[in-house]
Amino acid sequence: MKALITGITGQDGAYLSEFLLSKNYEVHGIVRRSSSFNTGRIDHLISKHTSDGKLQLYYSDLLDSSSITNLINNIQPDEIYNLGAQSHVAVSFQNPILTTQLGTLGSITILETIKHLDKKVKFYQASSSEMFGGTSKELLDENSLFDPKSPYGASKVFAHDITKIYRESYNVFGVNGILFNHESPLRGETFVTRKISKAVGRIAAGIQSKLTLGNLDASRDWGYAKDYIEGMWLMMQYDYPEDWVLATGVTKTVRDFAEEAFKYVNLNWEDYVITSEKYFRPNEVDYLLGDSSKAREVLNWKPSVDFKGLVKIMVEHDINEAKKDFTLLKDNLISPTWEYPKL
Ligand code: NAP
Ligand code: G4F
Repeated sequence: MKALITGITGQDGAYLSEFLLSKNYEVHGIVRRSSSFNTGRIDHLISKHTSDGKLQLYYSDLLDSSSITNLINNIQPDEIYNLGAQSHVAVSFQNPILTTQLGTLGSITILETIKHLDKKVKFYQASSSEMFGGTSKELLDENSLFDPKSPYGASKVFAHDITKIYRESYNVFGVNGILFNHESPLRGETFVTRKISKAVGRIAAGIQSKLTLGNLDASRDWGYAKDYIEGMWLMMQYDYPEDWVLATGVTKTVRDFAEEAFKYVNLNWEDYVITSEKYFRPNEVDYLLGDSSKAREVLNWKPSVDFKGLVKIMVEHDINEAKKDFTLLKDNLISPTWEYPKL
């Protein structure tokens, strides 16, 4: 089996590559050119598979439709996972046009290309719980209404709808995975869970003094990314292309996450966390809680890590990272930063 992944250098792309390679897939991935290396999450896979050709990377960009189409035509993959995005909701308010272009052009380009291929290629679209908007405290499933609150959310609604339209109009095997927040040690460092786990590790090691956050009342259904990757793949192996929700069914506030993370190192979060307007958004998704009964019953999918387990995995990882930073600091190889990240 051959898979093509956009967004292979991101959190989900890295775990998905590892997962598919373990299932003996040939994995092809799109990497965008940047002035510094952006393959840190998959470097271990690159070194392992340079000689056997099981992992092949190409410079491309979701905005370069002709390059994406050429790649699909040349590779002739069996499955395409469209994970590439400007995936930070707060940044989508600062870069709304780019976020929208990436979120919409990528999906339609791939779907158009697949439509014209003789081969039946399966397509996975990375839809998001952000599409629901989260204004009321309802349990959200595949039939819940979308009411996005950000340019990011709106672009995801377009990609979701166009996937459904190609499925119904042209019989394309287009799958929408409506994934609720999923986290891990590979999570980008400006998303709130990782920002907290990273700070806890650094505060425990004595190389950070405080943590500045935004809205502590926001509530999210947080799961473990590796569980969600398996769910993506299961959706693509099902007999029919459909929409699927993946979620834990438990929601916690940002405050709960901070409290649990600091508790892990026997510290009181209130002694370290301050809030700043800087991290509040022009519009907020207040509450997300998912109902993944369909995936649990039909795909036999279920999350293996609960909230406490997730916090433990992330904090333990970041304690070890901070210990390395502490050693480098002690040897004067890096200079202290009292808060991290700066963005
Ligand atoms: P991520 O870590 O931010 O990764 C995003 C990926 O998209 C990276 O590989 C990034 O490349 C790539 N990308 C950005 N701009 C691009 C461009 N112009 N052309 C090609 N690739 C580009 O996101 P993630 O957490 O893995 O999420 C994967 C997908 O699932 C995203 O579409 C996200 O919106 C969606 N999603 C995520 C969650 C979640 O909780 N994680 C939930 C629902 C949906 P660089 O490495 O070079 O930046
Ligand atoms: O970690 P976040 O930035 O994730 P958000 O906005 O829920 O988006 C993530 O999940 C979506 C699925 O629902 C994905 F589609 C999307 O790509 C991304 O992966 O923020 C979570 C909550 C927000 O309510 C935010 O306002 O945490 C709040 N928050 C409070 N302080 C903060 C901070 N968020 C960030 N990033 N940084 C803060 O300092």
